[in-house]
Amino acid sequence: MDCLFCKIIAGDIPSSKVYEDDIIFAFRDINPQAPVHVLVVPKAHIASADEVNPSNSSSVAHIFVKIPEIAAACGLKKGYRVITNCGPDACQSVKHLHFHILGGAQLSDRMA
Ligand code: DGP
Repeated sequence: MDCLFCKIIAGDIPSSKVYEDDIIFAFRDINPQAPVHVLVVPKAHIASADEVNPSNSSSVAHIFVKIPEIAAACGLKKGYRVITNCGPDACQSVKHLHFHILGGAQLSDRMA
């Protein structure tokens, strides 16, 4: 499968890794939109939030268990934002489910 994030998870494309376990991988976004901008992805390929179902949702739950730990490890003491873009209206550019963790500064109160 020709998937950029699958290649990053496999180590075929270098990344700045923040966290990894058997189920998920977290790395710094190449084009940061905030002082801290980390992407958290399931290792198993899921194309987007549209593709989450009962048989793969445990990896998404695991992501949300780990997000606070990843945020704390990145020094996000005063909060952070978690975003997933799904589909063209949301400008999803990589078709592998990923959650953006944004923080390290006061973020806009606008989300779109
Ligand atoms: P989205 O627009 O929600 O699909 O976000 C995709 C993000 O992926 C975007 O913020 C930039 C990031 N990105 C794209 N290519 C690479 C890459 O090769 N390495 C890393 N670290 N991030 C990438």
